[in-house]
Amino acid sequence: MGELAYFGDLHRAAERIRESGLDAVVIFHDDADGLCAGAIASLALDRVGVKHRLVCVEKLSPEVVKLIHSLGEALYIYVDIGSGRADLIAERVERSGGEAVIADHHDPMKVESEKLIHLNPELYGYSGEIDASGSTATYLLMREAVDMRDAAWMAVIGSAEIPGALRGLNRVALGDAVGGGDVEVLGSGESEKYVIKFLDKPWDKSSSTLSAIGSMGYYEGAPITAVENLKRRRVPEELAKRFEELRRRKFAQALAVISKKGVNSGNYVQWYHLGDLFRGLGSKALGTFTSTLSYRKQVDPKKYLAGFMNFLPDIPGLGRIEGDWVKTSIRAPKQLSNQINRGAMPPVSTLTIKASEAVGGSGDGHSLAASALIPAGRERDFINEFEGLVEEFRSGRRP
Ligand SMILES: [Mn+2]
Repeated sequence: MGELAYFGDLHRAAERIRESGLDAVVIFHDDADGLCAGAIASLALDRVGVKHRLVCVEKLSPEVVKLIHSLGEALYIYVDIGSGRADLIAERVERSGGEAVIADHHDPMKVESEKLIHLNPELYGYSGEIDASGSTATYLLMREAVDMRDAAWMAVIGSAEIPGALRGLNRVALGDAVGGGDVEVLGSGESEKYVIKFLDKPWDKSSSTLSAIGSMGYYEGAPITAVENLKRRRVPEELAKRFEELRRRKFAQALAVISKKGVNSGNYVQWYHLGDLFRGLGSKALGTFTSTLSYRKQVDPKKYLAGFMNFLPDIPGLGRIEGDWVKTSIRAPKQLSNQINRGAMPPVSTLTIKASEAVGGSGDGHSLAASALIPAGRERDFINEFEGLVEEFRSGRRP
């Protein structure tokens, strides 16, 4: 399938959105790309007169998808999130009613369902890591429903998470933003910069501001505030400053605790537990903190580093998910990273996914960084599984 099929499907999906007669639920990711995608979708729905509510999520798990779809008969529009769990979404709409549209660029799961339109550019031959952000995928969909040229600048900000000059579909959104007079391109080739003219800010700067708001202010409803601001062509810098200050304070406290108590250490894994210390911050804070810690002297550069924190099982504005959970983030410090890149040690993602599944949780990630939700109280079992998997790999039975 190629370009023509993609644009044809976008058009058909836009028609469904305009004509379904259902109220909508917009589900969006908590990073800058997700907030921009959420704002583009919300603005478009306002314009076509579709009543909707906004739900920001950090991560999709079966429990989260179940809670979202407890809203029943509605048009569920997933933006910058959803592709990886298209199976769960399709299953839910078939069971609890309504329909779903996914406009996302993360690795897609292929699902056949009458009730689901899955508009991931990767399914049409584009690359989600190079050609399209989630906000671009959302913009291309919504501009088929209504005039959205004055929203193209948000797709440019959302695309900042993809390194280098904008290409592929992101460049289509850029063209609209430049044509509408909202964005100016400075420089050329790989050193191109994109300035949001009415904000007087480069695209990547606004992207960092929005990411800080979404992840740090998650439990305070900050993503919704950010979306409302974006729809009025504002990026709320003051909100970002407040959350960055909070993060600095919490990170300093966590570092003080770890410097005093040290990290626990096994043969291949070292770990620490923050309990409720990061309570109130979005759970992405744990990943950022664990990355920072992996460079410090308190940490063995040859062992996997796992951080744990108690997970607040709430989706703001929606309710409580089932179960008691702990979030874990795992990073590979420098020396271990080199070994993983050489294939001498197993990737963090494989270990995290398998160890979390073994204890009744679920995880995902990349070769040097991953995260998971596991049932509270299973932290030691998780570490033991993790150690066992590394042991297996070392003895030649690769996991
Ligand atoms: Mn994205």
